[in-house]
Amino acid sequence: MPDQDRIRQVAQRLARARAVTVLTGAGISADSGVPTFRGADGLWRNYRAEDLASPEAFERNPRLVWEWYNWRRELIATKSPNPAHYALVQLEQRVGRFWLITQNVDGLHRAAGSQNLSEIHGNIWKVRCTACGRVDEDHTVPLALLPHCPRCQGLLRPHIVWFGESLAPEDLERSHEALRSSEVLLIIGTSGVVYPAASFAPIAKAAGAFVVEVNLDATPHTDLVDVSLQGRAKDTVPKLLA
Ligand code: BJW
Ligand code: ZN
Repeated sequence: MPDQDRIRQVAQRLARARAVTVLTGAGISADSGVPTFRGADGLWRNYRAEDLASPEAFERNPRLVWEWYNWRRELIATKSPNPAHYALVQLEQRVGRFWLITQNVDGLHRAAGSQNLSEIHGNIWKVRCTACGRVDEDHTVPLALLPHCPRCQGLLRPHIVWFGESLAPEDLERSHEALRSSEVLLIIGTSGVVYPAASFAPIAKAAGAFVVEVNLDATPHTDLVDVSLQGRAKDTVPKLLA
C-alpha cells in the first residue's frame, strides 16, 4: 500500500477511536534538536547512556554523571516542542480517553500542552535527594557540581529512572491500564530495546489494539505492528490528524 493510503488508513482509525494510547521515545524530540540515545549523535565524550545512567555509575563518579546531565540540561533548555508534539496535544483534545506514555525526560510534551501523560523515565528538570528523598523542580542551568539538598544537605541526583531501577508503580499501572483498553496504540520514535517500554507494543497488540509505528528506521516492533510509517515524526504525525 502506498504511504499516502497507509497514512489515510491510520488517520481514519484515529478519527473513530474512543481510546488511544501513544508511546514516544527520543525520535520525537530529535526533530526539536535533542540528540537520541542510540543514534550517531548519542555519545557524550565517548560514553554511552548505559555507562552513565545507572546507580553504580553515580556512586562511582557523581561529578561525571552530573556533568553529563548539566550538558543535556543546557542543550534541552534551548529546545522547543515541534509539530509532532503539538499534533499529540490536538489528538488528546479530540479523543475521549487518551494517554501519552513518554520515555523522554526533556519535558517537551508538557511544554507543548499535553496533560494526560506519564513520564515513565522521569524528568530532567527534577532533582531528588539521595538522603531524604525530597523531589524538587529546578530549572537552573548549569547546576552546581555537586548539588546538595536544601533540607538535609544530602547529595542530589537527577529524578530519572536509571538502568536497573524500577519505574514508579503508579506509572506502570497507569500505562498498562491504558495499553489494555486502547483501540489504537501509536508508537513514535523509539528504538524499542529498553524495557519495560519495549513490552508495551506486544501488550497492546495482545489486547486487540491497532498498533502503528512512526520511525525513521525499522525496529524490533516493525514486524508486529499493523502499520509501520517510515519518516520523520514532525512530518508524519501531523498528517495522521488531517
Ligand atoms: C526518529 C527520528 C525522527 C530518530 N522521527 N523517529 C528485560 C529484558 C532485558 C533487559 C531488561 C528487562 N527488563 C529490564 C531490563 C534492564 C533494562 C533494559 O531494558 N535494558 C536494555 C538495554 C536491554 N531496563 C531497566 O533497567 C529499566 N528498569 C526496569 O525494568 O526495572 C525492573 C528491572 C530492573 C533490572 C532487571 C530487571 C527488571 C529502567 C530503564 C530506564 C532507562 N532509562 C534511560 C536512561 C535515562 C537517562 C536519561 O535520559 O537521562 O532512558 S535508557 C535510554 O533509553 C533513555 C530512553 O528513554 C530509553 C529509550 O530510548 P529511545 O527513546 O528508544 O531512544 P533511542 O535513541 O534508542 O531510539 C530513537 C529512535 O528514534 C530510533 O529508533 C530512531 O530510528 C528514531 N528516530 N529520529 C522519527 N526524526
Ligand atoms: Zn534531603
